[in-house]
Amino acid sequence: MRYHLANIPTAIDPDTYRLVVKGHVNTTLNLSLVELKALANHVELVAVNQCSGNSRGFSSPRVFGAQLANGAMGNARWVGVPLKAVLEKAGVKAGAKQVMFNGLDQPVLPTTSDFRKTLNIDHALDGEVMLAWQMNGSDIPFLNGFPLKLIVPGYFGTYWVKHLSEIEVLDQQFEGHDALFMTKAYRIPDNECNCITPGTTPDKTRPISTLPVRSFITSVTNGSVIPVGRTIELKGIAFDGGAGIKLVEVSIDGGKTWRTAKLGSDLGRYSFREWILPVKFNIKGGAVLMVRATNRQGEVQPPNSTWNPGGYRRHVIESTGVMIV
Ligand SMILES: Nc1nc2c(c(=O)[nH]1)N[C@H]1C(S)=C(S)[C@@H](COP(=O)(O)O)O[C@H]1N2
Ligand SMILES: [Mo]
Repeated sequence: MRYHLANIPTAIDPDTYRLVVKGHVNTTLNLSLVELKALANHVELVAVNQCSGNSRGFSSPRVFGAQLANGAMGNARWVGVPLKAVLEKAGVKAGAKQVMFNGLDQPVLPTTSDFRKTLNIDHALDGEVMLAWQMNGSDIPFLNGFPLKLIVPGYFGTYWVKHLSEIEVLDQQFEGHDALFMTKAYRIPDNECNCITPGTTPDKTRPISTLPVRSFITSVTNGSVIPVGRTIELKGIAFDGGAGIKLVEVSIDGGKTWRTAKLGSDLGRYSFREWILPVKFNIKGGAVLMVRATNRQGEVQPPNSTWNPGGYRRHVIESTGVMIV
């Protein structure tokens, strides 16, 4: 669970809760949850919510921010309505540029920027971005954004605004005091690798956006003890920003040789994809396990990590050290 502001709502009454849709539209909407649910056919999607700073704690040299390991991500089944249907109901006027999203949490001090995010109008109208009220078959848990959360498939969690209460269509680029989480934070170097040499400043930055391809071993962790000469099943997950996973390869000799893992069932291109591979260790001692995923666009995880000041978007091939006994 991640928040930026201290004034987090502690209770939200779903009966009096309203979603306002306003700005560069023909009709301002003020929707109750019941009205929102009746507005369009419900859609369902399995998608990964990953924090931009997931694994930031492994940045070297270290960077400011929560020293997260690999846990700031999750995969869930979301139910809601397409954002497109809501925007069409309000009637987006010609000349719309961006759509701004705001939740019920607020800064304690007026000098602090509110947490507001924007998507470009074409993205907001792509039919996939969702307003969800259900996570894994129940109401969205309070700290995950009850009663309504913006789901931006394939994009980092920073866009997935919780306790969503206000949508504003803008006829210009979002700027100003409350735009800090777009204009100053959650930005990456605007170059091919989204990286710079530690200690330097990027020439240009852009808002972080899509998830790079990543994979993890989940059945063993650093320091796990594995018996020699016995077949065990290595298991894990892979995911990307929506191309879908094509290939997962595993190395049990520190990257010298690689074997193709078997992929689990396909829950959709924005979901975790499980993988499994039976392996056997023949020699006692330390071993380094690695996993590398390739997506359907041929994007593959890099062998070396890159660096950026936010510690964002880590997707290097990870290593897990185990002991064979
Ligand atoms: N209203 C609101 N929504 C928010 C945030 C926030 O501070 N306020 N943080 C964002 C960030 S950076 C992340 S990583 C995700 C975390 O989602 P979770 O708490 O459901 O794991 O929420 C996003 N949505
Ligand atoms: Mo985040």
